[in-house]
Amino acid sequence: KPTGTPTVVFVLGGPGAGKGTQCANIVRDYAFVHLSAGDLLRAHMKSGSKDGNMVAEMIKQGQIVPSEVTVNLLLEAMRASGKDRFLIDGFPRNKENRDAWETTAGFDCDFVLFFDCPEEVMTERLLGRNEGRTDDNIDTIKKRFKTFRESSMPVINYYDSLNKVCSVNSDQSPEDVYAQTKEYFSKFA
Ligand code: UP5
Ligand code: MG
Repeated sequence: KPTGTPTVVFVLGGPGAGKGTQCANIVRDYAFVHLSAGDLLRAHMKSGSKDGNMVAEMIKQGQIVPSEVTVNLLLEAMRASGKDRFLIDGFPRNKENRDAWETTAGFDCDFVLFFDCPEEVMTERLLGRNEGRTDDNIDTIKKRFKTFRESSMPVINYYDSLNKVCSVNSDQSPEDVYAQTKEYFSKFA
C-alpha cells in the first residue's frame, strides 16, 4: 500500500462475540488505537446533536445507522488521535458502510479480524453484561442477530473472497480467544 496510508484492521463479529474485550487486549500489547463505531455512536447520541435521536432509535431497533454519520465519526476520531494504526471495531456492518468507507477514506482495511461465536453463547453474554445499554434486552438482541446475519455476514464473506479474513473461534475463555488473536498481530510486535 502507498506510504502514509494508515493501518486499519476491521474487527467484526456478532453482537457479544467479544470484539471490545479483545480490542482492549490488543491495544495493551500492540501500538494500535481502538475505535468502537458503536461507542462513538452512543457518545454521539448522548451529545445532543441533531441526529442523536435518530441514532438512539436505530440502536434500540438493532438497525444500522446511515454510513455518513458513522464514517465521519470514525475519520474524525482517527484524525484527532494523531496515530496511524487503528482497530475499527464493529464497522463496516453492511455493503453501504463498506462502500462509504472506501469512497470517503480512500483506502481499504489491511485485514478483517473476525470473532465467530454461536448465537446462544452471545445471547447469554449480552444478557449478563449489565452496562445499561438500551439494546441489551432479548427483543433487541434478536433484531441485532437478524441484522448481523442478513447485512453484516455478507461483508465478512466479501473480505473472505479477497483472503483478508483472520478468523478466531470466540466460544472459548477470553484468554484462549486472545491467544489465537495474538497470532495475527505478531508482525506488529
Ligand atoms: N465476554 C467477552 N468475551 C467473552 C468470552 N470469551 N467468554 C465469556 N464472556 C465474554 O463482550 C460482551 C460481553 O461478553 C461482555 O460482558 C464481556 O465481558 C463478555 P464484548 O467484548 O462487549 O462484545 P462485543 O462483540 O464488543 O459486543 P457488542 O455488544 O459491543 O457488539 P455489537 O456489535 O452488538 O455492538 P456495537 O456497539 O458494535 O453496535 C451497537 C449498535 O450500534 C448496532 O446494533 C447498530 O445499531 C449501531 N452501529 C451502527 O449502526 N453502525 C456501526 O458501524 C456500528 C454500530
Ligand atoms: Mg462492543
